[in-house]
Amino acid sequence: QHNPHWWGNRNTIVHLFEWKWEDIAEECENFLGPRGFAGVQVSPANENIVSPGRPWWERYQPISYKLITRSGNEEQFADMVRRCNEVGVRIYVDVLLNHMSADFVGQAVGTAGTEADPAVKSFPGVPYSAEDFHPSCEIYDWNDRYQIQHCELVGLKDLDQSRDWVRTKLIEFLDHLIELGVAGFRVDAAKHMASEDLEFIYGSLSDLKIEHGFPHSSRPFIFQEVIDHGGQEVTREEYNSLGAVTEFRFSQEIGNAFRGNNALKWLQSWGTDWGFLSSGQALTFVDNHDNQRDGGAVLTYKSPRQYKMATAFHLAYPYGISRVMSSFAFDDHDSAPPQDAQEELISPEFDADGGCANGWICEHRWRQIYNMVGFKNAVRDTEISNWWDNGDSQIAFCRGSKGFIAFNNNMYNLAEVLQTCLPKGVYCDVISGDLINGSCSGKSVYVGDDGLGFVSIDSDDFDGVLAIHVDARI
Ligand code: LAG
Ligand code: CA
Repeated sequence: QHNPHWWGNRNTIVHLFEWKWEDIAEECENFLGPRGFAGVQVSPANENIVSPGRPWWERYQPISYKLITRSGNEEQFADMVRRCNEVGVRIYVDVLLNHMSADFVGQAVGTAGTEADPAVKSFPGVPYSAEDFHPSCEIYDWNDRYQIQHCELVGLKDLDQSRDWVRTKLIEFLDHLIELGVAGFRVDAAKHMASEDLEFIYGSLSDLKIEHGFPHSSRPFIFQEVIDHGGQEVTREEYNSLGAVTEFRFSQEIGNAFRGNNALKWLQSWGTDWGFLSSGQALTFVDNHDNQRDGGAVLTYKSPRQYKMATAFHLAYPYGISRVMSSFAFDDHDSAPPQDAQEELISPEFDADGGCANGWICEHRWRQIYNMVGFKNAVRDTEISNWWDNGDSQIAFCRGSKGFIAFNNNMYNLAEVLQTCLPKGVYCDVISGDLINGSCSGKSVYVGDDGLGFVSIDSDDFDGVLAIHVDARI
């Protein structure tokens, strides 16, 4: 179940973290569709515990499978899926199959008003009772398979997916979402479930719906969250035959490189040579909603110059199933998403340039990022060629005869005549500007009969990338 069922030449997913369904529907119509995004990963859609202060992570504590959360209700969810599919943008839902809510001080109530008693593993909204869960224990040894898969991840009540009843309820939940027109799922905490159980569950799901525009016999796309940096007991290889797997090593290494800890010339061998999964099995990202909060090498919107360069490389290099993060501003791990005095999520507001204003970061609306989504569409199905580097952190390469990109992560200027592989013409650099009504608001590159073009990226340029492609020819 590795096929994401993209429409046309599209091939980038965006994670609209904590967005409301109505806002996503509008974003599909007004921005994502027109800009060529292939799909959206949405926040968990099922009822979660209401936690004081409303941290984002309350959504990782299920109370039932009713489709009522702060993002909206079932009707709004269904409307979003329909409208996004209509403009060729697929919806993938973040699903929690591993666990339910953790213990709660006081009466646990969900976002649909359902009560539960996590302390005795009672979730009447499903219903689940104690026998549907593994006996309580703590994960303290990450090399002990039993603990990883049977004990409680940060205290979350651990479901027993080998039980018929649990399987039935999980399959019903996922089938309900398929019925509403989704294209697939991000499976949270997959490593904490036995792959045999997941295989049974995925294999039991219905096909995607023809009435929502999917070809006959399409299987739901599955991408599983398995954090595998190597050296642990449970590995990504146990899951990658069932569906794609999040490639955390990609995130780590791309952060390292663009933070300057690794010369960019080494990226020539990017991909499986770096110990990554094969391209069609790897869900790739610069940062995700968890590791953007962890610090370390991972790049986030907080280091915008490096972040845009890493994202440009991510989307230019032919490797992986790409996902772009779209965040809200946060100070610490527990920061709540933008909300009003009634603790309702607030809708993003846009400034004159189309960027987000009120607490939403909307990386996907940064020109350097959405234009690289367009680049990736333009170069789809081409190979990489004509790698060039300066022996350090200035690099460039072609994608067939469709696109060319150059990076400068050195402290001195790049000014070179390089092979762009493009047909003779004048091209607009989609990083420093946009092509609007035939005129380019950024740098232009003149490509001659021989494909050569003069490329310059000064070390003090606003961005350290230059990208041209056949769909942005002046
Ligand atoms: C995931 N993937 O495997 C999610 O990507 C990740 O965001 C989830 O953790 C985790 N697994 C469980 O679905 C998040 C937060 C945690 C939070 C947890 C449950 O990163 O911080 O735990 O969701 O809401 C919080 C507290 C813990 C506490 C726990 C239970 O931070 O201290 O033990 O709630 O009360
Ligand atoms: Ca488990």
